[in-house]
Amino acid sequence: MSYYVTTPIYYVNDAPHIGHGYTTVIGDVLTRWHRQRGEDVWYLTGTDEHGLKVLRKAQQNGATPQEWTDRLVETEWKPLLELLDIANDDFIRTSEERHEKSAQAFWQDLYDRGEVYKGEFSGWYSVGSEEFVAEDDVVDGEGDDEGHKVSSLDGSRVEHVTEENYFFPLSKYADRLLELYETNPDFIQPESARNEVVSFVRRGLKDLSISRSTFDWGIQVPWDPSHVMYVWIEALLNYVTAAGYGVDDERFGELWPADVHLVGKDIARFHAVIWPAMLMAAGRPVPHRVFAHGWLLVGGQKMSKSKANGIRPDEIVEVFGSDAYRYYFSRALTFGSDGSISWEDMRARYHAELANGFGNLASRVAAMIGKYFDGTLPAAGEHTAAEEALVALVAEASVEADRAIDRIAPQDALAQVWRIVEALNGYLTEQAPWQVAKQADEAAQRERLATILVTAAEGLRVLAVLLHPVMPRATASLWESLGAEPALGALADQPIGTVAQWGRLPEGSVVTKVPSLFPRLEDDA
Ligand code: ME8
Repeated sequence: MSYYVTTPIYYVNDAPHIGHGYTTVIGDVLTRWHRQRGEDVWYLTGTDEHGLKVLRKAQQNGATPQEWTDRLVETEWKPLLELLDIANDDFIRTSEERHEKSAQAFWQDLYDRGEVYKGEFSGWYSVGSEEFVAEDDVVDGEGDDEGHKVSSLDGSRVEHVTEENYFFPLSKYADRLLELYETNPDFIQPESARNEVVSFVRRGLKDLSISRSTFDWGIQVPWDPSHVMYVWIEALLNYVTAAGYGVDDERFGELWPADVHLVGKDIARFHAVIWPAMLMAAGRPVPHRVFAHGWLLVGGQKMSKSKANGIRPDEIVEVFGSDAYRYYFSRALTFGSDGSISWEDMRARYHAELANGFGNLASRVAAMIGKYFDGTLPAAGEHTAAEEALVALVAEASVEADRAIDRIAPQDALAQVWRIVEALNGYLTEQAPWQVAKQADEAAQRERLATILVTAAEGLRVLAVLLHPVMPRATASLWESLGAEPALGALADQPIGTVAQWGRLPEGSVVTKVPSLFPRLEDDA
């Protein structure tokens, strides 16, 4: 089974911030989880390089747009993927030739099918959001430079343009779109995004101006080189370009339609209205699902590139490490809703959940196996009610975590995994192996001690497997310490589906000290 997942392609007008990191990390967690389900995953991310926003930023910096995007992609955007341990399969840049080819093929097809017409556009355009803005949504701007107008939707400045352009007959797709949302209730999620999109389409759609002729930083319209494609109508096509549209039909047939487009809610409409309409017009299948997540808020305000509240991902990684970064953004926010983030919260979760909750558990168990069994995993004896309860909880929590991933609710998946962390900690406190070790009857004592520590080690095995998609580094260390690889193979290949089968770590496994998975933070010392 294949699973094709995408992030938005990000504008390279500036360096990435944690909003971009957010979508990309969640996409990576899904990718790694689905891979451990044994699926054939294709994870695509990349950069959106055309349009006025990028062009003007390049000009302000005295560079050509190609020079500018080349530089930023290499020095800022690709390094972000490394910083966050992103296991993407492809990185698409819209200034690449493969994209030009596919986008032109797609446009030519629309044109040949009579799905493009020429008309005059007169109205407002926001460069900040690269979007046409309806007259009703334009208001007077505030500030010194008198007379300027802004979009009431996001406060970005608008410009009046009158141009002869090509148009896409979006209006005629309203009914088919409503039918799509009706028959595929999961097409656009969560519910809040779905409701907004449905009511937007119900109000009626206007045809869309899809080309520009006043600048040339874009892909030429194939039948009329005096026009370049409107950046959105070109950017959305990245998802089919990367799947081989118009170039490799076999591959395209295998990958398309995408299983899920992850997007921020700002661009849900483009993905859930314009994009499926374009695909319908071209006689192609629409994606299975568009999932719109909420805003990261810092100090109650939306994080953005233009505001000073844009925290750089590397600042966070420097303090907490990439695993904790990935954990925090997967756990602390509800994917699909707005959520506030703060250094205090990151710090608190790092201590409570990672260092004290998970990390400490792992090092205690390994240390006790070292102390009582010289680091060689013994054979477990009979299970008592305590072990049975734990095994049952692990089975249930791992199934629930897997379901949460289907819902794209990483926060719920992690909450389920943390039920296991807590149950294991509780189990050790109750069974108190250090007390058992003091009992007089040596044979009985050894057997009980073995049962407890093997049970705990099995619990750690389960945690390593389930947490690997979120924290690839710490779990790899743990896997190594459990001595699991010789018998079970590489951690990344461990199937989620059978994770709860008990007793997989064989007797005789060599268990070594767990290095500090979540070290003390520097300024706590
Ligand atoms: O919109 N909170 O690119 P972009 C959460 N090029 N996520 C955020 C965020 C925040 N405060 N700020 C940004 C574009 N994001 C187009 C997309 S796709 C064919 C073209 C994330 O650089 C979120 O995923 O403005 C949002 O959708 C994306 O960055 C916007 O990135």
